[in-house]
Amino acid sequence: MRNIAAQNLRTDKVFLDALNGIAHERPPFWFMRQAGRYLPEYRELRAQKGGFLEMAFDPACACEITMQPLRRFGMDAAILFSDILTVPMALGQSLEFAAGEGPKLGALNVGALNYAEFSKLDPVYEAIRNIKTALKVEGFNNTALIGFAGAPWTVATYMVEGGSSKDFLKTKLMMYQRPEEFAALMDMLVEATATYLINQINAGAEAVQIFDSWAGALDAQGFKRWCVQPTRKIVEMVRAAHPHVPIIGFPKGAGYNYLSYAQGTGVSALGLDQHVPVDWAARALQSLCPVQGNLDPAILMAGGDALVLAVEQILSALSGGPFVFNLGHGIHKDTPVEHVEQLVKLIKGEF
Ligand code: 1CP
Repeated sequence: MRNIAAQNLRTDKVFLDALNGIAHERPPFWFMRQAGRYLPEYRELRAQKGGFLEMAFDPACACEITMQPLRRFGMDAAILFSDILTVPMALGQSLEFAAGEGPKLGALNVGALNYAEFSKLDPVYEAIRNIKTALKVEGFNNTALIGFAGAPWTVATYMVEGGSSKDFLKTKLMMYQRPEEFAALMDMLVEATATYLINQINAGAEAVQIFDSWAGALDAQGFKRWCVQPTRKIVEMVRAAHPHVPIIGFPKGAGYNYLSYAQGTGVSALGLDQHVPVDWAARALQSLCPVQGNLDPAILMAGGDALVLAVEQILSALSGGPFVFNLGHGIHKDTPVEHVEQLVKLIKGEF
């Protein structure tokens, strides 16, 4: 196992230990989108603040929202409250979040993207510093802080489509019909993303996650070229600056390609979506690096016996090796808080 040499690097943070290849009897846990709309205290703050970006770029507010789920559930890792679309914004593409409608990005002009306003991201780094202080002050001494960015492919889809998409056709047409322009966009995103992650680590992030939420939309060739290769470059750049900070790669929907992703990118750990069979993951993936995942968020929303059964299956398949319990994708906004409480008890074996 790649990180087995780190066995003697056991720390007071079980989440970091797991990413360094150490298996724990009770796996560490956090949940994608653990801060957000399923929490009444988040909705209350959002109603006061008005908008998502206003909250994400207000360091005190981003810190408060990051802390909210920890106070309720005591996750082993906090994740910075921000978004993957801050990078296109900092490169000069306009971004808005209309209430209930998702992101809207302005027209894309690849040639006009630039770093002149990259300092727009400074409040994110300030939020990280605030969160580190808050973790100490509130006594979360064993909780690690995760920074993150979108992978170039996933971020490019939002930039080209102008928002969310189901078929990513505009992006794919650009990829095949204007390959040089698409490559220029992807190169810029590789550089900007690596810089952004390095800056987050400089500010205090102890691990980072690269979200490639739409990796599953690429064909096998495209996956190698536009998911694996760019991610590998980012990993190399981040490692050159911070050799010991774990990097989690989350190529959602990659299926069998999880294997080539693990081998080709050099990430420290793999975030698994709920479509990955856990017994295969234990054999084929966990033997290469630590894994994280992969409860279907719909099962968390449903709760009850289905939740108990699914958690048991995941724990029994993956707890034998280095493992971080998580969902296969973000918590759905209509998830009852009591179900999250029940999930935490199940992970801790308190049922
Ligand atoms: O209150 C609101 O309406 C805002 C909803 C919201 C939230 C809570 C958005 C808008 N972003 C976020 C926070 C966020 N986004 C985090 C915070 C940390 C956490 O608690 O996990 C993270 C890590 C993200 C990352 C993100 N943003 C991804 C990758 C992960 C994933 O979910 O696949 C993506 C694809 C986005 C884009 C995005 N941001 C927000 C929306 C509505 C969308 C579009 C999603 C889509 O296209 O389906």
